[in-house]
Amino acid sequence: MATLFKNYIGGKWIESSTGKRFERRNPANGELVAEYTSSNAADVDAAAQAAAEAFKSWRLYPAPKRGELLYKAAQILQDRKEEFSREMTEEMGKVISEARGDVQEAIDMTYYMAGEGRRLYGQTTPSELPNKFNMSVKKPIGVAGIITPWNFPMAIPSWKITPALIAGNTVVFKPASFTPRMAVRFVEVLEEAGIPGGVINLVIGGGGEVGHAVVEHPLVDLISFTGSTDTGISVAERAARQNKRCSLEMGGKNAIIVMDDADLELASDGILWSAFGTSGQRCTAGSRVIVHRAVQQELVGRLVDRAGGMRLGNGLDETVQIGPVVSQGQLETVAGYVKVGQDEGAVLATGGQVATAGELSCGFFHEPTIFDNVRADMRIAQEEIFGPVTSVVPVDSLEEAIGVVNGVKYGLSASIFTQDVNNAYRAMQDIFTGILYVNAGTIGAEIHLPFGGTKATGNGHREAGTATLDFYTEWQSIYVDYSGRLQRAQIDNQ
Ligand code: UN1
Repeated sequence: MATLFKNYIGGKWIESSTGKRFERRNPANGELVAEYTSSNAADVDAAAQAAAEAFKSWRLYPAPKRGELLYKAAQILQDRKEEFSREMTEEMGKVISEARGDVQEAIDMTYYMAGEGRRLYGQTTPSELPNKFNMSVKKPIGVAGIITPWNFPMAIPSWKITPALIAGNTVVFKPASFTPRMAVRFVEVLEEAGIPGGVINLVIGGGGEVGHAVVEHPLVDLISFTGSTDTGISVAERAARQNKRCSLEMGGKNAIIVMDDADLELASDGILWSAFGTSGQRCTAGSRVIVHRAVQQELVGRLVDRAGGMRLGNGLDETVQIGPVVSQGQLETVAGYVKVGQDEGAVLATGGQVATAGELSCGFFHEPTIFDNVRADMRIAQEEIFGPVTSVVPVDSLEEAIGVVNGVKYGLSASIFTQDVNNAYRAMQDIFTGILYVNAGTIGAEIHLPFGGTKATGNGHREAGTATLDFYTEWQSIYVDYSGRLQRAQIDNQ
């Protein structure tokens, strides 16, 4: 019997009134991992009511004190890092070293936001009138509806929940149904750290039932969503009808430029890590390699040699480099794109098969796959695949490379490998992505810088860094007139 995990509403762990449950199996071997309560709109309503009630006192609890609770939470996360990492690998398949990185990202974020409790800076500025004081302060907004994906099951919830909480908001949290266990763990940690009941509420279930209800609930004031572009746009449309603030983090089609002067060994390291880390299931995954023709053959040769030797398997084995993809559906999507690439006439340089040797046949494994001589307008070079597939697009110049990087609907992450400082600065100037790396791959953003993308990747907001606090707060401008008489701005001082 697998453990049953429940919702957390108003400070209590409770099963949904639907009485329905669903299970999650290990994508590496099909073993039962856990059972979850399957919720509906009534559970979301209870969570939103609890969050709205808790907001009344949480917003007045001093921010440095909120920070102390988050500081405790970060310490608990740190103590339980190994246990959570193993559970994460079992539930969604990423290799254990990357699961540790995911938990570490949550630890980093939670400490960082704990510190913000003593900052949350506003502004003071002179008044245009005498004996008058002007300032602006950041105020919490209310109940934050948080909808997270399965690929970073602890890091992404932490990016959203900790800034929401430090700013004084309360939360209704709907995690991806592939990875509710990490959500349960994160909420358990917040509870143990002393976050009061009702401040954080967890509702487990599907997007159609629970996600929809979170977006539509009138007591939920703002929505932060990470997931696919199609779903994100529908979330934004529904949020807009109630004039809710909405932050979207969606797809990517991230490119790595390799110039003819690049260190090809370093570039190969960066490409393999970005393309096949997390089995390519990152929005930041390096899914295009834009290579100068002068070094195409040598680079592709190196990549093919090394990709062919990468070890697939259960991510709990420390020697495994590529774990399974998250589900049968995802595996089919990846296989479908491999077929699209072949039909489009790209050269399959390595991989291309669902991996079924031995124990791999019990899980959702796909070989690391590289397409060569891909044209920039092919579907495999335009659409997000979210699997271990990358496409090599040859070009003749930096200018052409930058055009290819920018020539997709997304704008999350990009990178350039070059030894020429002029090339690097040209790329920094002319590439329109939210994140840009020089001499590193496209993955591995740190939590204290803004994270997010342009065009179809986002809707203008940023997560992480202090930038995320702009989303979770509303500015209030305050004018204090101590002159003892009516002073009319724009009139009496002219
Ligand atoms: C994601 O893929 O949704 O920069 C997030 C990175 C990680 C976060 C990825 N720190 O790849």
